[in-house]
Parts: sequence; C-alpha cells; structure tokens
Amino acid sequence: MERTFLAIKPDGVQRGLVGEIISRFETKGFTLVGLKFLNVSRELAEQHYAVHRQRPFFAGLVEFITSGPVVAMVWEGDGVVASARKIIGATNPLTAEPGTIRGDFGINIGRNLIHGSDASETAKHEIALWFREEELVNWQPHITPWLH
Ligand code: 3AN
Repeated sequence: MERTFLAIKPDGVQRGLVGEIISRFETKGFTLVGLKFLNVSRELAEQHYAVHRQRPFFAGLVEFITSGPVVAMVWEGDGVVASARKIIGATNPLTAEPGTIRGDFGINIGRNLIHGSDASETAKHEIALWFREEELVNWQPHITPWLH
C-alpha cells in the first residue's frame, strides 16, 4: 500500500490549524500510520531540504522549519502521494485553488503550512529520514471493504 510523508510546518501549528489539516486527510479516507510532534534539528532540516541546497531560499527555509514544533505524519492509501499533493494545493498559496489547504489558509510562499512528498520514491526517503520503522503502525481500519 502506498505511503506519503506529510509535515505540518511551524506556521500551521502556531495558527492552530493542526486539527483542520489532519481532518482533510482523515475525512478523505486515508489511513494514519505515523504521527509525532517534534522540534526539528538543523541536521534533519538540512537533510530534508537537501535538494534545495543551492536555492536562494534554502537558509530561510531551514531557519523557518526549525523555528517551532512540527507535526510529522505518515499516511497510507491508494494513490495517497498524488492525492495528498492535490489536497495541499500549489506551492504558492496565492495561486493555490480554494478548497486546498494552502488555497484556503495561506498567502505566503515561505509560510505554506504543510509539506507533502512529491513522488513515491521521495516519500520512501522522507519516511525513513523522519521515522524509525517501529514508530509506524501497521493496521487496517475496520470499515466495510466497499468503502475503499
Ligand atoms: P512544495 O512544498 O510545494 O513541494 P517545493 O518542493 O518546490 O514546494 O519547495 C519546498 C519549500 O520551499 C516550499 N514548501 C516553500 O516553503 C519553500 N519555497 C519554495 N519556493 C520558494 C520561494 N520562491 N521563496 C521562499 N520559499 C520557497
């Protein structure tokens, strides 16, 4: 079953949007398999954003993600990587569609509330970076099978 890594960034936590954001994935029907609330170390932040190392906003990005606690999550379900990206919306909240998390709650590209893996391979890498295997819960919700 496909998994993705999502992280509610410090702005999402500070604005009291944790419940609202988690609801979007829960009510869609995806399954939560990992969840933790943590202060991100500089080392983890730099590893997580390693692909952006050469970009002008890299230092600010690391500064921001380490500035306050973050909710790190792993969600599971068919097509969850691409679907979560749709639920999150475009990188720039000003152009993100209404109905998406960024479209509904954000206005600043540097404060765009939530991170979501951009591909299945990236998701595997990010999950391994943020979670130990024993922190992930292998379970199936007890719901009627036709719902999924
Ligand atoms: P996404 O999070 O939508 O996958 P990426 O991977 O292009 O977007 O960028 C990673 C993060 O870098 C974004 N979530 C955003 O916080 C930040 N970022 C991207 N572009 C800019 C920019 N032009 N100025 C400031 N921050 C940016």
